[in-house]
Amino acid sequence: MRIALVSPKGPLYRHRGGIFPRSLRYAPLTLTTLAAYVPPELQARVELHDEGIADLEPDRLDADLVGITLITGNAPRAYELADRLRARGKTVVLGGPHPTLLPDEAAGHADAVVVGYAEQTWPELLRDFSAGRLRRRYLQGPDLSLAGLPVPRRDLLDRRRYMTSAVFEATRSCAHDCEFCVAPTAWGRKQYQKPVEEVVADIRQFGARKLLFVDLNLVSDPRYAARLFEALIPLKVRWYGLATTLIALERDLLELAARSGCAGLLMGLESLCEASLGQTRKGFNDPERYREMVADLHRHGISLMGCFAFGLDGDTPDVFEKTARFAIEAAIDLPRFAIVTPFPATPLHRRLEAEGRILHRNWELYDAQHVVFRPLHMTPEELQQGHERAWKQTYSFGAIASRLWRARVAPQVSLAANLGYRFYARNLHRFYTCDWFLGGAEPLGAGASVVAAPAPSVEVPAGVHLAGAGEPRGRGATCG
Ligand code: B12
Ligand code: SF4
Repeated sequence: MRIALVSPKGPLYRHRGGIFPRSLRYAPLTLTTLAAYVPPELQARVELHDEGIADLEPDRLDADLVGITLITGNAPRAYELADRLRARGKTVVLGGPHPTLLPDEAAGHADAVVVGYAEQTWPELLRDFSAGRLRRRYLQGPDLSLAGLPVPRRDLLDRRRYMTSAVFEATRSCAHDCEFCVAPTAWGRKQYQKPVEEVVADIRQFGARKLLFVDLNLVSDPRYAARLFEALIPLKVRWYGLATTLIALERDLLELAARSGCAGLLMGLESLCEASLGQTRKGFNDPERYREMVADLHRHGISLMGCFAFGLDGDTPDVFEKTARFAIEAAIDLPRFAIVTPFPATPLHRRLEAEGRILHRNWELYDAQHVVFRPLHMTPEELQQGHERAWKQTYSFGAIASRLWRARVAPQVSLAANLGYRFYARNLHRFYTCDWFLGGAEPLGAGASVVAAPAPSVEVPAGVHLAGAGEPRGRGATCG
């Protein structure tokens, strides 16, 4: 059996003209993970295609079964590939966040759809296919376990094409319930955890000294996080990952993270406005403590990629200037700005839909860089343009110097990353266009203009980190 696994390009992550040059790209874990689960008895030949590296020519693909992973922003490209492959008689399986959120939509372009995590269902599906009894849908079971799984087949990707292949994960899902996060809707709030010794064995076997964890929230379960950090200490690695601001409240955990080699964290600060944070169910973020937290991280030698989201219901037109000024004054190493995106099926999408505020459903623009809904206290154009201004303000030479002078953590790395971000901040329109799209989708949705977002050097999707348990305030409360 010949199996091809494909990660389609999107406007940001693509081979030509995208914003992820080799120096910012890291090897995709989804494809290598799925490759590892192919049952050995099928004796399948497996090939991986990452369209961030090279475009896939569907008319030339030679495989019996093609598995495509998709997020919302690259769903149109994935569907286009799927339709063309199916027209050639190939069997196409779709899986990943977007088919998990909208399985019925995905089913229109696939022979089978895998909903949720696929540790059990993907091997089952392949055995069914081999026996000629493929089902239309495979659902993640309640008894999912991440123990005893084979390690990702990182050997199947050409390492030279990536900044790093040292990409790992210890956990899946997150215990929080942020209104606009995909994770609780797609995968539920129970966190799945790999046994710590298996994570460590994977890192040792790979021989990584510097690595990335792509876990949604490494500190979702502080006890597990503590065990993991403890076990990392003897490895003497430097690692980057994602966490919530709650790590700063747990002094011992922060201390342990630093001792385990934590060099940088991505955190969703989201907003300086308590009302907005409460409404998005991220009330545990305390803007009053942000400055102190940044200083604390710096004292521990940890850089911060601090992510803010614009367009929350408390935001007024002065939010951009205020937030950018704050990011500079607080000495955030790498500030990052996203536009709130109501990903399909999330509570945020449902609420905005009920309020008649969704502007369109062109999934290509659901990427945290475009306005796809009507904000409450400004126009879509003001939101789009304000977001761009914030990037420029934060990455002026003066602002970079001011932030880095006070942060003083890994100055060389930070400077390089900041100069990269500055380049993108000043070339947003150049990098973000949808004109490459073969299917000829509308490049702009109603009220949306084209703006690009710099890619993180550590990694990470804006909007990933939005957690909270605050009391929603009255709709319309502002921090203006
Ligand atoms: C790594 C990552 C990236 C990398 C991806 C490239 C790379 N080299 O890895 C980079 C930094 C480029 C990136 C960028 C973006 N990302 Co991103 N990213 C992630 C992240 C953190 C990890 C994904 C991962 O590797 N997981 C580990 C693997 C093993 O798990 P998995 O992918 O979920 O796969 C499992 C199942 O889903 C399933 N499965 C998945 N695909 C398939 C396919 C088949 C055929 C089958 C059978 C099963 C299957 O099986 C796997 C095993 O169980 C996730 C969050 C997360 N932790 O899930 C966000 C996430 C996928 N990203 C997201 C977003 C929004 C973005 C950006 C739009 C953000 C931005 N504005 O920059 C961009 C878009 C880039 C683009 N494509 O154009 C969202 C997607 C939401 C959505 N509905 O679209 C996520 C879910 C984060 C979130 N909570 O919102 N991202
Ligand atoms: S945004 Fe972050 S903290 Fe909130 S639910 Fe998603 S992963 Fe968890």
